[in-house]
Amino acid sequence: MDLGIVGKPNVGKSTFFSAATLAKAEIANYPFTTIEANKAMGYVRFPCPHEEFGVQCTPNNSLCEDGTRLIPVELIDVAGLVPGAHTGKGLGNRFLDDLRHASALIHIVDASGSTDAEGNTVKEGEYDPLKDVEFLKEEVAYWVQSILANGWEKAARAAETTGGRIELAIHERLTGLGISENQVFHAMHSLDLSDKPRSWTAQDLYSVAEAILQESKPIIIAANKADKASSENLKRLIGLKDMLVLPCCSEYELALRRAAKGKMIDYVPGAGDFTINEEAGFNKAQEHGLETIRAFLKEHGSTGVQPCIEKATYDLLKLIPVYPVEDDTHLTDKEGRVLPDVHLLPQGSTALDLAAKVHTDLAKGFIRAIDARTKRIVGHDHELKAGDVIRIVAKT
Ligand SMILES: Nc1nc2c(ncn2[C@@H]2O[C@H](COP(=O)(O)OP(=O)(O)O)[C@@H](O)[C@H]2O)c(=O)[nH]1
Ligand SMILES: [Mg+2]
Repeated sequence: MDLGIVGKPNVGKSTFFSAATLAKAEIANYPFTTIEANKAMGYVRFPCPHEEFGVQCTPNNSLCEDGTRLIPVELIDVAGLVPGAHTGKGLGNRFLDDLRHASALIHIVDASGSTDAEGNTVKEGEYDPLKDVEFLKEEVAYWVQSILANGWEKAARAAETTGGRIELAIHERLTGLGISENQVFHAMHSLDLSDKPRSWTAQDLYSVAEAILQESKPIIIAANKADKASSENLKRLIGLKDMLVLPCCSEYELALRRAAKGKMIDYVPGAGDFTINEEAGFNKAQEHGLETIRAFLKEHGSTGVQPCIEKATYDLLKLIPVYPVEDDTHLTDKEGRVLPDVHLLPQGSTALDLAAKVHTDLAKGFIRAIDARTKRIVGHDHELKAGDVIRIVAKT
């Protein structure tokens, strides 16, 4: 489950990415830290159950900070898209590869209107940031459409003559994009196309691409550079129908995380305030800068960076954190670590799904599960809730 950071050049993608992936405590002991230049771990927060259970946790695949579990999510800083990029202006394969890994997209928009359609700097407010919202959706949809359209006749005829489902043929054409059969079926259900796929027009295929993307790559808009944006533009962006939009200032988030890492300030990402450490020794200009940031936090509640990642994870992807343990009394694993791991699972996941996530053998030998909170024994089809602590009992 990765989050792709997308947008045209110069809107602040890399700043957002650097800020979101800069952790106070090194995330070095994660089992999956080796990541390419444009991939790194950010995290989402969730209350750690250790306080409620009155134990001290020893996290393994995550971190615990003052009772808050930091659960890793991978972020991808996707190459900048410009209008017409799908017609093949260089970064095609890399873009599609990133898109395959992304389960949701964080679309960074320059809400201050100081970058034009191609990403060149213009006077503040000169470019209408709302245009970018449509441009990106269109650009990605054209991309997917062109994959569908390439040899469509033949594929459609094959499906028609063998009586095969067209959804399966579509899924096959899009295998490189990390889209599930279910998502294709669901998307196609919302369309009203003729039952002769061979006759589908380019426009029809565009609708197919659009519907599939809506289903499989949901988007949250980070209205970035909100520090320089007019309140009117922010309002227009936030008011967009059917879009999740958060005002955001990546530059401030990066400054705050750097200062916190250097122990100059106390700041928890996502928080609405911070405190300056006495010994930090900021000069007047730096102090002024920090007060400007504080005013922004006060107005918007946070810099918006951390909330973007959390909304993408919890609201767009509808994932819930679940803690598997081997011993439901001590909440330990085999090695005696307390509440070691937390997994993000889709809402509606069952005890068996959790077992499969931990290890295929655990799913194969599944006997029952125990809810560590209630001590209730539950079956394989028991639906999990966010924050559940679950022991899986399996044949070995
Ligand atoms: N005022 C302001 N500038 C920002 C913000 N985020 C990024 N920038 C600036 O925008 C420019 C482009 O940022 P960058 O992250 O390289 O954009 P990318 O091309 O989308 O990766 C840089 O000069 C950043 O310092 C922000 O939140 N506010
Ligand atoms: Mg960049």
